Amino acid sequence: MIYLENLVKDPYFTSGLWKITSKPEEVRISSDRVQTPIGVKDSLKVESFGWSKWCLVYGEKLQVKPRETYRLNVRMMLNLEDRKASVVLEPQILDENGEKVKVTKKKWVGDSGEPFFVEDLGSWRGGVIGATGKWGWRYMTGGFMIPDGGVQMNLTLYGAGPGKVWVTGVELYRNFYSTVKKVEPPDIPEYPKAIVYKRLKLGEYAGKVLRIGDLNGDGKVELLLVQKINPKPIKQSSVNYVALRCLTAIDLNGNILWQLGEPDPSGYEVWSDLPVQVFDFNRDGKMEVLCCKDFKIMLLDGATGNVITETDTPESNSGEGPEDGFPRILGDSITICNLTECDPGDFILKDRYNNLWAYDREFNRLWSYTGKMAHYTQIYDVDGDGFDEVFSGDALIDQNGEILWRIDLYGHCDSSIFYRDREGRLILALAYEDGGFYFLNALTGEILREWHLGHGQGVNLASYRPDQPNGLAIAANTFWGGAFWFIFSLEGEILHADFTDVYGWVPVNWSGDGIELIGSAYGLYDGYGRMVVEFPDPHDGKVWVYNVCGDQRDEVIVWNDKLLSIYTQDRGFSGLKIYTPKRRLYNQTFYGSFISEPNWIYVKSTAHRGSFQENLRG
Ligand SMILES: [Ca+2]
Ligand SMILES: [Ca+2]
Ligand SMILES: [Ca+2]
Ligand SMILES: [Ca+2]
Repeated sequence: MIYLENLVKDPYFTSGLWKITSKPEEVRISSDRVQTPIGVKDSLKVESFGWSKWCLVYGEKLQVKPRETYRLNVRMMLNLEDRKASVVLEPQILDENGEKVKVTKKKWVGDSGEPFFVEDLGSWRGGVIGATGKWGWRYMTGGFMIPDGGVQMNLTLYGAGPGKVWVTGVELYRNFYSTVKKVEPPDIPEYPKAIVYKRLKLGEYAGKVLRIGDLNGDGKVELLLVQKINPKPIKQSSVNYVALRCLTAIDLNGNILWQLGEPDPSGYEVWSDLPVQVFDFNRDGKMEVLCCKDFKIMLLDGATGNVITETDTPESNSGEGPEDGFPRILGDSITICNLTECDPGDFILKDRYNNLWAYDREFNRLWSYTGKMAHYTQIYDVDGDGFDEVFSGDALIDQNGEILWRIDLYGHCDSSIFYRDREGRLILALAYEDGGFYFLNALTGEILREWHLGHGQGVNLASYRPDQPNGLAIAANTFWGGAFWFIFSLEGEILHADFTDVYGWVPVNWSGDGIELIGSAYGLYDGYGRMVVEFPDPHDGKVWVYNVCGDQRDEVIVWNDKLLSIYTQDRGFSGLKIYTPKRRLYNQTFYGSFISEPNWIYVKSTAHRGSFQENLRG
């Protein structure tokens, strides 16, 4: 056991090394010997009666070097009276001019986890530990690597808003990797090579939002390209409103089947999801397109684009933030779910930040919820009664609209997944923006584990890692303030931490042997961050996965405003059973939240079946 030295000489706020740099009149800061965690004598108590910001700075300036990694621990207890009130412990990294280090990312290697790639990621903010709400003592861990240009670390503790917080046990250790359960990567197996199955030149209808499905019922998939428009709100508003401008359905040869709206190249770029999904809503075996356009919820015939049914979108409701620039909502994203019958076909429609509405497949509005919305609403049958529960971003809601539990976390939810861990416990894992990554007991909302590693952007479950049971692991990434990439075990242990690159998240069932790879525009990475399949003649773009042709293995779709490519394997599958993970590919979003659960099917080829039966007899 290597002895690790706590670099914070005043972990309990008792030696005077923490300096108060801002204390408004409405704030009381004191030492508390009563409210302390077990084994700790003192904690810092901050009580505020208003909204002015208070701040303490650790007096010893810590000299740091780029590429050093750190682990930051703190214990906090909170009794804040407003969910916008907060307390934050932030390691600020300064450059040699005493300025906060800025993060630029010149080259992305995998999918960014946002709809876009940017070079300017803003001020560095790794390892920020923020909290809000009412909580008993929580042990919180942050991890980070000193970015290029960093020479000094200032630990700052700040907050605002009415209520009380207690903070103690601040620990800073070198070498974050001592907490990573590092696994030696296996030798790279021989993967099928990638060949171009289709490469299409896209017209002025190209959209960054793409949906896939057999729109005309001929057994082959078609592509639906979706463009956005930025309507000016009637009422002055700080929200950047985005709406659906044009839908274009094309076949795999690039022929246009139908189009709704006026295409315009400016509609390609988006900064969020758009409300459109492809699904067989009326159970006639043919696909429909569900979308919001011109303040209507519309069900379109997949083959023709003709409107089957339409109804007004919900009346807007400002909620906790201003989002009432129009009398009705434009629509942000749609999640298909099962609230009323045995099959999915009901749906959740949300606005960007404040509200969601539940509808059945006949467009009857079932219920609504106002809170702090996730970028994409996640669904899962948490209590096993055959109906989906809905995770809004801050609450778990049952099929009748009843709130089962609610949670106050710092930031907002960018991405979420449900799964069972090795003990069979149902877990809800969250990427919660600057609030961190969380592993909750999905039945209660209790925090089982939390990591504060930067701006949590995506969490995605798939069989990424052969060293884990069923290969299951979670690919997670951060975005603003630093693009970092992590692999978590189902129990929330960190198996891999990379503070320099994001390799992506879209799981690709490429070899059919039970291990999924990770899609990027240039090829496929494995769950250890190694590119193992290169695409021939690649181009940049967004990435999605679908079984377009051949056997059950996935094809990879990469597209931008000019080109769309579909890559497939250069050889057939040989084996008795082929991996065919269970996914809800009809619920597509830019914001991770991908759940890919193990499933195998036996190959139907007569040659294989013969040998399979022989094996059974033998
Ligand atoms: Ca078709
Ligand atoms: Ca249908
Ligand atoms: Ca249920
Ligand atoms: Ca295939």
